[in-house]
Amino acid sequence: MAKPASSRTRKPATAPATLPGADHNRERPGEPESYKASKEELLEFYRQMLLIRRFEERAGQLYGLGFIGGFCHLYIGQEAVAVGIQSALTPGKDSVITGYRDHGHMLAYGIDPKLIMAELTGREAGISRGKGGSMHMFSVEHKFYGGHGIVGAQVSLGTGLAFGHKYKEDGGVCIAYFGDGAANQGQVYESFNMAELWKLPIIYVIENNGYAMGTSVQRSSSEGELYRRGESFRIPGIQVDGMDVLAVRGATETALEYVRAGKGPILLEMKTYRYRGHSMSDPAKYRSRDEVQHVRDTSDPIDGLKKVLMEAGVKEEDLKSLDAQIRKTVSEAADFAESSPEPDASELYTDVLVEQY
Ligand SMILES: Cc1ncc(C[n+]2csc(CCOP(=O)(O)OP(=O)(O)O)c2C)c(N)n1
Ligand SMILES: [Mg+2]
Repeated sequence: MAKPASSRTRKPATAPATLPGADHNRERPGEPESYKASKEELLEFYRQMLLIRRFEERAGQLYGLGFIGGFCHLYIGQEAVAVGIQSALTPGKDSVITGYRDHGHMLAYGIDPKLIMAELTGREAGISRGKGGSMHMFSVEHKFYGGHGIVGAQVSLGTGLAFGHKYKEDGGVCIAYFGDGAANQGQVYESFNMAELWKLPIIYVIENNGYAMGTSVQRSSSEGELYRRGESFRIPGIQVDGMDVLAVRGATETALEYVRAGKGPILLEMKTYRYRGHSMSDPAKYRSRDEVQHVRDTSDPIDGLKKVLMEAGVKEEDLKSLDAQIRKTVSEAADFAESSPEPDASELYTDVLVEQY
């Protein structure tokens, strides 16, 4: 039987015209290097990652005790991503947007853990006045635009934030975080197309933790190397060890330099892992305990940095006292949240959008 002619191999009669605005000679970013941190910076990265871990452990307990209702997605295991990226940003200039797994991102901004815990427990003192909960935290002051429960929505919204940076010429870059599951959504690719055509200042960060709820990347993605997902839009991508805070920081610097130079968007795939279930109500039957234990034993971001700190001459007892301080901060946040009042019933009628557009 004759082979069908492949339309891919057939040459067009005339060369295709170059799309207006499209840059067909896209420059590639340089090879990122691991960040060379001072001892003080290493300690600060360690403190922030441990704060996220202890905070999330406590949030899990409070959920179990019934203090937190609704959804609650913990960030345990992924700490190096938010801490490494956030440390490279310029506060008040760059913007951030993410999905529902957002507590760690807020903590990495240095936002008071009391306000975050109060939000988780639905208290008036919470950062969204107790009305947003785990998935809907905001801090416009920090240019942190949420906290979104609709998978992938933050990618298009973040592209809009990047458009705002370019339009206002404020020099800012938007960091839009999303998961491996969200990476299969259509709106992601519509956003990529616009961002590249308009050379928007945005870093798309895929937090590839291996699973979307109970579905692994292997089962859901025909191209599992997610850093390549921007290629057909000419958006370069870099795959990063998201369990190594210094690798994350180094790659972010490379990406920021590239985007700030006006070269357009870039994609960072952070290879990471979540130790806990998708949310607090996930029995996690889709993977073995051994799998989780293996990652904890071989690539934990906090243990990894601890080794670097010890090599830099930091003593074990200093790290222990840091842990004690962090536990105290987290306990104070939990006490504050538990003893704070809930919003008044009249708050049901505030912050409700009633205008027509
Ligand atoms: C549009 C939409 N579809 C489905 C859901 C249900 N849902 C919530 S989280 C999730 C998985 C997303 O996984 P991933 O993007 O990998 O993020 P991760 O939870 O691993 O951080 C799904 C399907 C949703 N919230 N929104
Ligand atoms: Mg995921």
